[in-house]
Amino acid sequence: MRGLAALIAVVALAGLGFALAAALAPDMQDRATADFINLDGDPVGSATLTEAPGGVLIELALHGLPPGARAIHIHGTGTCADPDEGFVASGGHLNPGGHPHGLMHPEGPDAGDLPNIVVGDDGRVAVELFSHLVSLRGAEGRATILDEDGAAFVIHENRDDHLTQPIGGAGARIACGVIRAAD
Ligand SMILES: [Cu+2]
Repeated sequence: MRGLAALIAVVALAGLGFALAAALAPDMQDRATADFINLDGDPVGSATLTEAPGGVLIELALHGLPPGARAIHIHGTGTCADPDEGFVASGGHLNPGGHPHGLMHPEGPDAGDLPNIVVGDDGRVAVELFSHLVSLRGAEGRATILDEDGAAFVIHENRDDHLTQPIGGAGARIACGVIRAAD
């Protein structure tokens, strides 16, 4: 009987261990991804978005971009189907609150605002950004990335001054990535 009790205890502990591992495993987190294309329609890298308790962690790994500081924003329509037109189909910024643009604007920011990225001389950038303004699925009333019409990252030709309306002087759109729920 003692052996059986020990066996049951081991099985119970193993079960608890699996439950804990499942709760902590990164695979259990809500994630989304985006594959970027440039104005020629060629792939230029990707992003992984992971829902966090207070926002969304954005991991960017991009290549084939012009070196220097570039604006990146979350735009409010999930399409990059028009590279020939300069990605205008992705619409304006994700901004359900109707706030002025700019991380440094006294009445901003809008929910699509992000810090600039700095592309290296090799055309690459690998960086993590964090936005407390958004949620993948609308947690705590934050702007929803995966809503009915989705959302897309847009990279612009210039840096964002985080103040000027409507997009901080960021200029034309040079790359775009539709944000899609991860499987
Ligand atoms: Cu933008």
